[in-house]
Amino acid sequence: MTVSIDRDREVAIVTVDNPPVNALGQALRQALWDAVGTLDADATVRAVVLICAGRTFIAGADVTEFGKPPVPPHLPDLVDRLERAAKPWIAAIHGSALGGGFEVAMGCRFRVALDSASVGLPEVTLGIVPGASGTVRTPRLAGVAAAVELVTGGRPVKAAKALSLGLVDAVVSGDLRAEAVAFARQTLTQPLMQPLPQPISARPITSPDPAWWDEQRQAIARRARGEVAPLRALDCLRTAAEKPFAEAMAFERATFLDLRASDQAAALRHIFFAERAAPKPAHLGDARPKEIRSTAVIGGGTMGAGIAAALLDAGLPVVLIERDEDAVQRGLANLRAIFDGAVKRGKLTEAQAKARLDSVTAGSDHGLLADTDLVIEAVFEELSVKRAVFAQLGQTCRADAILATNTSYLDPRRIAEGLPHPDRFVGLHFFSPANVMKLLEIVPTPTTSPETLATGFALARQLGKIPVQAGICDGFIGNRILKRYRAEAETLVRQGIPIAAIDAAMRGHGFAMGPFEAQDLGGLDIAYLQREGARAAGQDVPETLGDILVRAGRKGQKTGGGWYDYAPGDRLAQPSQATAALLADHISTGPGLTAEAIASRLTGAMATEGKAILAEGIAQRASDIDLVEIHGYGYPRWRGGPMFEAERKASQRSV
Ligand code: 3H9
Repeated sequence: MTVSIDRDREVAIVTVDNPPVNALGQALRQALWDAVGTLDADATVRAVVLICAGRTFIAGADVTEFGKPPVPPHLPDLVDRLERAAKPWIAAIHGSALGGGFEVAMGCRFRVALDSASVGLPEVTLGIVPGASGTVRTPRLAGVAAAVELVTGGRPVKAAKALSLGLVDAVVSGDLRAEAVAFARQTLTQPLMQPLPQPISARPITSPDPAWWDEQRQAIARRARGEVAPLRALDCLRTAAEKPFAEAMAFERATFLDLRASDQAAALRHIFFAERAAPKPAHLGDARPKEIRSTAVIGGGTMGAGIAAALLDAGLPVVLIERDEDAVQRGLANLRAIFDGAVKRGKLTEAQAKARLDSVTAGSDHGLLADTDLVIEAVFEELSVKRAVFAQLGQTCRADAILATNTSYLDPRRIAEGLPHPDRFVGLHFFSPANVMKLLEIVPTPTTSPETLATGFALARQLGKIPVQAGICDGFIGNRILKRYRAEAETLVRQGIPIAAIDAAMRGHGFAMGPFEAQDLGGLDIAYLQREGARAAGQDVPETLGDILVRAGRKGQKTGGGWYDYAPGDRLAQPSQATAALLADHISTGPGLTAEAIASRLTGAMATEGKAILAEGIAQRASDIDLVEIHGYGYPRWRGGPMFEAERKASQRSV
């Protein structure tokens, strides 16, 4: 870590160089603290530019320090010292000024940002609140409404928006250092005509009325679904708006320290680091990915169209192959529907949607694949159908084209049997809707080359997905745990726990839906057909309660009923007499369970399956399993995933 000071005549330039992201560890805080003293004492310095080396401005407090006791100088004191410095400091922002980084920038008298930069206060995404005046200075700088959005949502804003909100004073392009020095010089000439702006802590603030705060609280509580930090951040912001600066700072600090030690913050830190570790598995070594410039998807159904959309969103051209002209048109219609939806929701402009569709070549002729770098198969989940596709791909594609299957249950080794150059074959398991869901399970076979595996990981990066490597077993990581989860939920039903109580308990745990509601939405027949397939192949698959319902025609919402009943055109789940009658012989009466006990049983079953998956080497790390559950199956992020929760519970029991 270095903090260096150099000079452009009367302007001092303080450069922070603390790779990778200039996080504010103790040594950096101390060095900045000392720099203020040095420059205050230097009578030849009239203004100071604070700039960073490397890819970004200060990206926040050093998250790795959060498990340890805070060591001075504390960040709020450093921000305060910057604000009281005898000379005006100007933050020169490139990359991201986040969390503590933006708080340091708010300690400066001015903020100049490069046009590509972002600023924000993402602390709630780590289960904490800004702890160095973010909740107290931001509303004084940008107004209460903007501060509430920025702090409780945690989403950074781009430079242009930051300027319009008053978060930065100028947006520049080109040479940031030169621009910031020029800005500093300009401010030095101004005091003759116009005084420097007040330090942010001294600026006035007006609180909206109590009804406004109540509305914000309700809206945030609805979004947060059990996550505490956004609501605690709102408390801090309200205190900032209603109480004197010092009192609000004390309240923010106490809230920050309380949350920093919380289970939710520990869980969110765990996921923060897990997400950064997942794309870089050590065993890839120096295997170099192949460059992917052209792609193809075989199959234009829901999954295939979603995968094609994900590729197009990443700027890759796509060849979409279907078996005949009608199917080609259906595939294109599926793709169009995805982009139309994105335009309606304001995610894409008409022009962007059109550009994506213009990058698609669709047809039934495999000759279109002759020069494609990557082909992803997403046809019907049946071995013979998939094998026929790969037999054809083996003949039509370049020998070095990467060939991937999107199977979710079948054995990729069997799909690839007989394929020439099987080293370029890999499983890439997307989750539906594939253009939205972040998870990508990457499933190598014993013949997959390191280069092909590395290409899978590089593709995930290109698509903005979280890659997790999975070994071969029934359901890989995610669907294998899902099976266990559903089986445990059925066990509870057999023990007399009401279906609705189980779903409510899982919603209470932070899931958007319980296991039975989710099956009704997706359709019970999908898993049923898999079980029937396995039974037909001679496997001993015990009858499930879901089988009984499907055989009675209850496949979920699409048939007007599954575990629940649904009125026509209505998605509201109603307890079902018909289901109760069908299952009556399989349900015993037993003692009830609290919602907490139900959730603990189900998440515990997931963790038990996860441990088996780890022991068998199907997953590389426990944290990968947590990522699969969070990004593929709606496990609440702030719980850290089933493996983290189980580990945390075990360690809390042992103290
Ligand atoms: C805070 O500031 C609290 C204060 O309000 C109050 C305090 C009193 N600390 O993401 P990348 C590592 S809370 C430590 O792949 P990118 C990361 O683990 C903080 N390490 O890069 C990775 O390490 P490795 C609020 C950090 O270019 C490497 O840097 N701030 C931190 O794709 C590269 O990371 C945030 O939440 C950190 N704060 O994206 C910002 N940040 O190479 C979090 C990153 O060993 N950071 N690392 O795997 C980010 O959002 C992104 O890192 C950023 C760059 C956008 C900056």
